[in-house]
Amino acid sequence: MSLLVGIVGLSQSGKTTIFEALTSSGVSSELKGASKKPNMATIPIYDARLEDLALHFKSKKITPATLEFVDLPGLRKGATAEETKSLLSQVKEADLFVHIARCFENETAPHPEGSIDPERDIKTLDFELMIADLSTVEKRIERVSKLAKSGDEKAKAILKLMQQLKAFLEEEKPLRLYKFKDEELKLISDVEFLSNKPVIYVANLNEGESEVSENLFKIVEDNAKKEDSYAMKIYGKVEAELAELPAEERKEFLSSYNLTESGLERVVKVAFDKLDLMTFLTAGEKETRAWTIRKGTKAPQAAGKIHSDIERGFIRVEVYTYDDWVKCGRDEKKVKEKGLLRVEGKDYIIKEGDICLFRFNV
Ligand SMILES: Nc1nc2c(ncn2[C@@H]2O[C@H](COP(=O)(O)OP(=O)(O)O)[C@@H](O)[C@H]2O)c(=O)[nH]1
Ligand SMILES: [Mg+2]
Repeated sequence: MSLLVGIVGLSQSGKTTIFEALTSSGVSSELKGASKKPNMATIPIYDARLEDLALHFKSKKITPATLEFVDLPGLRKGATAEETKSLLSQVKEADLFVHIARCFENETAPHPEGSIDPERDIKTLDFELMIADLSTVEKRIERVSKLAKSGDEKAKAILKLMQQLKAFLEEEKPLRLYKFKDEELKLISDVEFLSNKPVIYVANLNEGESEVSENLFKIVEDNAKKEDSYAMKIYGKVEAELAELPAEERKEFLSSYNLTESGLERVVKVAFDKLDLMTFLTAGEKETRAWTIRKGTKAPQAAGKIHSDIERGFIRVEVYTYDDWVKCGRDEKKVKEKGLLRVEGKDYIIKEGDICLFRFNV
């Protein structure tokens, strides 16, 4: 599962700057450019455990988990609803939105509205998402009405739900705040909404701590808190400079701005948290690899990420944690001797940092 992150925000909020910075920093030359389409990039998620494991298991290959970013091109004011909808459709596959709110002054690239106002901007973009969804809902209502009238039970249920969603959107509430029941989720599984996607907010700030910046960030943060989400600071220009630096100079550069992690590292953490994701590992001579799964995934389904045959023919998983392996001097034999290698069955829930060997039969 590669996670797809849509970078959204109004025009001139710094999306492309941040997209470029996030997708080129920390990318090894091998992977750089490999899958880079104009506004889309797949990047590896850095994980120090992989190199460590690969070294001891003499792996021929390291495969990190990946994250895909898609950058939304300009949403300009005065665009027609159709224009806006077709622009937004480019991010409809995203698992998560990173919503960039402009908090920086820049005389050479002035804000299209003439003033810095993240609260207004966030509302404007959110409104566009809701308008697009409203039109999706209305089309769906039109499509199922006739069938519903003829007594079709499923069509009746869809119609009822769509009418509820319509009312919700008309109150200017994004669908991510609607508490979908399981059976409702089934009914909309083929409908693509935008305002239902989880959102994390980024205040794109000018570098340097200042009261103005702090106050602007506070506005973005309050907005995020209202919907129980995250807000983070990114210094767009700093990230862009960071991306230009060779890896060994990045740490020092970051600390000169009082930062310990790059924007990318922080985005990855927050996105994983927001989406309830975690990583398990596999290690061997052929390959050492990180796999992304949702928290709470059971062993067979986790194995299914590797290959559907392993899920189908699942027998057991032999598992120990990365931390235990480190504590045992990176020696698998010691891990076994100490009884830290466990044999688990189909109900085992995979934990963060588990090193798994699946046994299966097909
Ligand atoms: N001062 C300053 N300018 C920025 C920052 N981020 C982006 N910009 C500038 O703002 C303008 C718009 O940025 P861009 O990334 O194209 O925005 P987009 O329309 O959202 O993709 C460009 O001239 C950028 O150089 C920032 O953090 N600080
Ligand atoms: Mg752009």
